[in-house]
Amino acid sequence: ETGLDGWLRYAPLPASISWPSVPKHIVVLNTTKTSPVYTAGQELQRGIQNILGQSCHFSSGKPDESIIVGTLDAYVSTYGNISQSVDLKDEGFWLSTENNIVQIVGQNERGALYGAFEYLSMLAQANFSSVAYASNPDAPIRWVNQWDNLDGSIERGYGGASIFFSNGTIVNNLTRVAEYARLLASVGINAVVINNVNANASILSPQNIDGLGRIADTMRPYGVQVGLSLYFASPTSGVQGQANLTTFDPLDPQVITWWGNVTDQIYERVPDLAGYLVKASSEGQPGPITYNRTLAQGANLFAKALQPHGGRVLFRAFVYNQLNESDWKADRANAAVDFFKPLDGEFDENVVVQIKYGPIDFQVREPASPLFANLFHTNAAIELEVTQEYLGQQTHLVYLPPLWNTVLDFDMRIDNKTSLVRDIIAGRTFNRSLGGYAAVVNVGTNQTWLGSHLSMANCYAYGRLAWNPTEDTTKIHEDWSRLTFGLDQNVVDTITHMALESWPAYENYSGNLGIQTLTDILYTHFGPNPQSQDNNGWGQWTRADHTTMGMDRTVSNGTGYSGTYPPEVAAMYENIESTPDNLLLWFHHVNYTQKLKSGKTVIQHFYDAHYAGAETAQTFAQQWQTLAGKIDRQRFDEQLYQLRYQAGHSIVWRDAIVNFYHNISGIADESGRVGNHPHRIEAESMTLNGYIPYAVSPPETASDYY
Ligand code: BDP
Repeated sequence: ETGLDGWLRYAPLPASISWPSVPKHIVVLNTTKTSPVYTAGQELQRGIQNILGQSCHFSSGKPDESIIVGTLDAYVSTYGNISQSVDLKDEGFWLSTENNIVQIVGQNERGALYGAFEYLSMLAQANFSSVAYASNPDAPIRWVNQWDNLDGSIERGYGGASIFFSNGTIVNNLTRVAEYARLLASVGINAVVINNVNANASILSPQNIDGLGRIADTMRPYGVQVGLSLYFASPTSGVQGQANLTTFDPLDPQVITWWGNVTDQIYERVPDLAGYLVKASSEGQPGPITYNRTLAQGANLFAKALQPHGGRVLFRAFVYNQLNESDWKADRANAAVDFFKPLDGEFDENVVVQIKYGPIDFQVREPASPLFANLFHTNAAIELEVTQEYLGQQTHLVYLPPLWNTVLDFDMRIDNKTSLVRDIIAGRTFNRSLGGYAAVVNVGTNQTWLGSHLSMANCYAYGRLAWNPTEDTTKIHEDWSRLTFGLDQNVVDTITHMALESWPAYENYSGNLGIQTLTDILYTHFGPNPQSQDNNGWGQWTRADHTTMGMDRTVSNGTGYSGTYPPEVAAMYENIESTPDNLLLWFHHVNYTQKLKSGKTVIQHFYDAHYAGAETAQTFAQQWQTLAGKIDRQRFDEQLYQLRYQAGHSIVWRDAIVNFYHNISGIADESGRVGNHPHRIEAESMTLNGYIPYAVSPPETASDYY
């Protein structure tokens, strides 16, 4: 198997399993081919055929011994009320398998498709229990973002070229686009933003708008809407086929008209466009600040153009300054609250501020972004990253949901009351109409989608958590594993065990105690590079010197960041004693000899964690190898190759970081391991043909370095 089917393989159940009969008739209460209800019928037929080897026939009329799929309205007008009272919210579904009738009833068409996928997921896992329940999504925004460029490359994508674009335009063959929509719909994702947040104005040419229409037509049967990232200065970019202005000032009437016209053109071709995603006044991208306008004025420009069509603006909070490293009060982590808090209440109702989970940038551990606790009159969504930009770029196994949960489950204690991030983004805490989830996924044309079979668990789990953030992430992984690799309990347990060990291991050998990922900050974001963490213009600093490290983000002495949380949380982070060890260096600048709550010193923790993390990473390939013969050859071999790479690279990580801090601090490892390099073979001790010595940067990652 190549991995192309992801978790939707519909693999035949093993002959050793017996199961009760499943209805042989499928009643589809909408037969229009573009309808997700029609798609649901097709999936049910295909899935039952493949999983159970049973042919189902489409029929109409009698509900007995049938699988009925449709919207609640269609169900009621055909059969009268459902016998039980059903509480369906927007896009939810009712699933009942009682009395040899399967009812799959969606609040809308999309909901019906979600219900069909849920039923098929049960069958594929040999779960034939009798159920009757309603399931509703926790939040309306459940989007994925693709950072695809029009030339076909993908920013921070590790699974090949774009499935959407090539050579400046939309590809002709949209087969993979349909398959992507199917995977996304199966876990409740309702929209995809198809192009990079570092956007290109030429996406708005008439030819590309038509291409966008083809993509939307391809995804519509799966209930997946399309969204677009916009380049803020598009009106002045000379977009082929559009007027060219001399300004992109969001308050200029010509600019307002320009965006209104372009938006109308897009909706003419794509009447159900989800909306726009905007990165503005950020990392060199133009934005409203160019004209001394506020970010809210920038966001509302698009909101007003979209409003008549029912579209939404996801406006990114990833706007930062405070990059003067010699100023110990400067802190990029403060930027989002500085920019957005004063604008609370100024965003239109169809704007959602999209906030990265932490205040810096997708690090291995960050505190929850305080912006979630500073917007009371503004819709908010969390931005997660399925693509493992700072987390091993799919060559390292890192199951991310436990990391995401540190933020989703975090209690901001607003007004000294329980205020979980997941409740804030769902709109419950402040009674907001919109909100939810976005994740940068960046699948590509690689048959594995993301570049690694095991990484697909993150994509699957993202959808499941966006639907229900209280679901147990271990159980989600077990489901994914069964659907992806079969029902053998040993396989499920082994892969899930590896997954649960993976994020803690990666944190151990990359960056500890909240110091950030200690990777190459300058561009690649891959591999160890602790010296790049200071002396950089990105505001990601560790402030490491010969005796101390960590960012002082306290109000009393530091950058004041801890004070951007509500009082109870602020007080916790203000003091070293109450700051959890795993965020100590995020909030405090301390001596290497500072004692942790564990009793270890900071530096000894660094040494121990790096050896422990790399040790765990050595076991992944071994654990995987115990599954030989239980997983098809191609996926087994491809994953084994990557896990072996990870085993080696975790050692590179370990030794580079340990050496760096050993050299800078001059403090010995209590266990005397530094320089011993367990599990490591130096290039110098091998016989290699065709290789020449090369000065590796940073030197800590080089062979025989110490
Ligand atoms: C950073 C990425 C960069 C993105 C940026 C963003 O390195 O490629 O453009 O985030 O989110 O993490 O806009």
